[in-house]
Amino acid sequence: MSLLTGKLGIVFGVANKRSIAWAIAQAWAKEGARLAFTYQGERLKENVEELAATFGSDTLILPCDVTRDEEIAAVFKTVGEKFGKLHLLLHSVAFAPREALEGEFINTSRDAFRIAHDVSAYSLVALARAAAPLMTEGGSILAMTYYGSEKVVPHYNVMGVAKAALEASARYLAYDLGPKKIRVNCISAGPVNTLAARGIAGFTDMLKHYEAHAPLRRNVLPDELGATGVFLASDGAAAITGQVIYVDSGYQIMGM
Ligand code: NAD
Ligand code: 0WE
Repeated sequence: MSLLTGKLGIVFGVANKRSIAWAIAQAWAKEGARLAFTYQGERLKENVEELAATFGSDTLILPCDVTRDEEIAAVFKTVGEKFGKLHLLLHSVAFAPREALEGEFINTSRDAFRIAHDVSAYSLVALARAAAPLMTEGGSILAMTYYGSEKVVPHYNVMGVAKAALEASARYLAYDLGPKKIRVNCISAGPVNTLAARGIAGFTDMLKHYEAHAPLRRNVLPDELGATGVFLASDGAAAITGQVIYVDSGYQIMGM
């Protein structure tokens, strides 16, 4: 039997076919999970509808700007009505105002700091709180993070601070939700050429840097993030919670 047969999941963060969320959603679906999707705004509705249609025309697709409590409440109300329960949640959402990812961290405005943390870190807490009452058979919550949370990656700036908050939030959520058999883990991905990465000055050089310096001498493939997503969602990871799992060709172990 497939690893996720009978599991019901919801995916936050599909923007297009290159999205990490899409890679993990496809891997979850291939293992038998039934999925609902959310999209950030009207701009992305059609993209997500087209992609989700590959899983059948009755796929649940709902709008959700994760900074809006009423949209989060509406999503989980509908999921409760249509699914009745939930086992899996993927948080693959991040945003900082562009100017905060250029120049020096010291110049981060109060507003950029607030927005980055609201969208990229607090949202995990809000989504976990809304999902937990539906995870009556236990569950697996996954969030995407990046190495810039623990070491300085020039220009990642306030996103690094927000990812540190995301990873710490995952640990505190893991503690709160452990008694309900709900696990909370992060996947720390090496750089992947997505919408969120494109347009970042020097991103191509960063891919080359990983190819030169990571132990495996290559970049990460979206399917490999999917495979780790399946593992963390499956019973094989039943005793793993509060962790950050590196899917980065080994880059994180290097000191130089
Ligand atoms: P992406 O642009 O495909 O996905 C980012 C998603 O965040 C989009 O779907 C966007 O709609 C969503 N989003 C932004 N603001 C939102 C809001 N207010 N409400 C709801 N959704 C919102 O890019 P991606 O690279 O797939 O990013 C997904 C996750 O992976 C992010 O958390 C990112 O930090 C993380 N990550 C990316 C890389 C990389 O190199 N691409 C590496 C490590 C971690
Ligand atoms: O988490 C990310 C990027 C997230 C992101 C991307 C953007 C671009 C468009 C958040 N906010 C915005 N805001 C925008 O206006 N990554 C892990 C990819 C990434 O981004 C970097 C990186 C890497 C890696 C930025 C600088 C340096 C390295």
